[in-house]
Amino acid sequence: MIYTKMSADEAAALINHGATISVSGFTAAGTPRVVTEALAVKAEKEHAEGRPFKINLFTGALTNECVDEALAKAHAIDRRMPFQGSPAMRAGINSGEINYFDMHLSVVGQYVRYGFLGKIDFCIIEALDINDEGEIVLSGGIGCVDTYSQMADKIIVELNSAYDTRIRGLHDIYTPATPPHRREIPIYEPQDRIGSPVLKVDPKKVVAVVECNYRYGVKPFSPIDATTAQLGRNVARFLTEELQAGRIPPEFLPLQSGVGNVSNAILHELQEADEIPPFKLYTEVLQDQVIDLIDLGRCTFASSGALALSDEVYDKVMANIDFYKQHIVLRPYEISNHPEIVRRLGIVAINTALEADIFGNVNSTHVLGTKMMNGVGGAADFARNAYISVFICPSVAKGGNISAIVPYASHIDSSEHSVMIIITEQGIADLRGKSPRQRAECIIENCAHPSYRPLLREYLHLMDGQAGHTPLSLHHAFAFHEEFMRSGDMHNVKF
Ligand code: 0RQ
Repeated sequence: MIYTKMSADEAAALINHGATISVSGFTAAGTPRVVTEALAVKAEKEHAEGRPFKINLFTGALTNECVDEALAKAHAIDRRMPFQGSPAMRAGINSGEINYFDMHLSVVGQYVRYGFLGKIDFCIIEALDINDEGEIVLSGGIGCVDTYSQMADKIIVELNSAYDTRIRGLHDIYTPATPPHRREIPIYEPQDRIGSPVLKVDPKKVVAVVECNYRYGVKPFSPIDATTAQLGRNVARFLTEELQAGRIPPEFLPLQSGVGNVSNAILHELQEADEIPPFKLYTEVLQDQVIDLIDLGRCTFASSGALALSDEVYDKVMANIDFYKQHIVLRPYEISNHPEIVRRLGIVAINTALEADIFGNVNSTHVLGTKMMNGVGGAADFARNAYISVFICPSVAKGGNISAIVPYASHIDSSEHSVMIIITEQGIADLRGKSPRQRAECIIENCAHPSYRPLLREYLHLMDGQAGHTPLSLHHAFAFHEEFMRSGDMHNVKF
């Protein structure tokens, strides 16, 4: 090997206060571990000795406890983008300590290449193999590493021996050219391969190779409960009705499904829904449930940015990797989420809302309009460009004290102009071709929890007889949220 081998501590010592670090991976899959863990220890030591130490951190999306959690706990982050989901990082963001830039994932790569986000000093890459030509076999998550590795001054490779290199061939790495030289991205079906099976980096930029051995330990999802199961059945019913009405063609269309407990439950229900023919996924993250769908022949092909699988399911995939290579491809998320391809393939996008308002605006990120949960991720990349854009959520949260259907969303990630369908466990609201007042009635009657319907109707009728296209009462738009902050239960609201 032509590269310099180092310990994680030695590699972390190369990184100075103020540096901008980027990492490979998407979710825990493909995300490095040992160098950032050592960097967190270094930061604590620097702070204890009275010196400032903070870095800027660019990731694929969610990471693992040795990146976001460790660095946030060590107070070692200044700027962070584009998506996160760790308790310590969330706390740092919401306290104002960490400057978070929440971004649509499809544009992260191009923003970095266009120079919008400044210079990147280091890219830390989890590799299963690297040769002297700088060809890297990645593991289960790609994220934005194609661009990060191209744009970073220096590369540190974590060579992880815990995973089998036979995964080589599952990846398809392709980075679009920069305007005015960009051409179409030649993906016409989810299974099309257009790039390289390996990540190619400049060997001269590789300043350290750190040998390590770790597993991702992806967290299992919450068990499917009655609410999420009903939600899943409603999604299956909606898709079946679209198929029967001829609005989805008989050969069906590729699906995209978001991340989290609710999305996992939806995929489970699609496994059971015989009325829906075998389908393809063109999505950004594959969870355990998709492997069951492939095994059962329900999903015939899945294109994704990450294999966010539990260790058990990952091992199952590796044991039969030649079979899964015919059914799965992993792409950088600039490609898995690209608006051009989402629009061309006619993707039916199903994403999760924290709350939706009666006009169809969706909040996927901010609790009570202020506190960041995770980030917009790829939800709006898909929603804005989808053939049909569906948002799902349970009709209530926190034991019923929060209505997920509110008079006005306290933050808007996908607007009424991108949201076609809202589905809760209560039912389906089809917003296509409806005016704001019609949408409001449809959402209240079909999606709101029955205990909140009278209050929402009362809100809607506050504007009866008033001029205006959208019956929005500015005075009471956030009455539900204010009531929750006051009494802890939105049911107590009075207009
Ligand atoms: O709180 O964790 O304290 O129990 O929010 O809610 O119901 O477990 O749902 O795991 O599917 O996450 C939108 C956050 C949903 C996720 C979101 C509370 C609720 C619970 C989580 P607890 P559930 P999920 C592809 C696309 C944006 C990115 C995206 C997400 C917690 O899906 O981050 O879609 N989406 N990307 O109690 C206050 C409300 C609430 C609420 C729920 N109205 N007010 N709290 N909760 N509704 C992937 C990527 O881009 C990587």
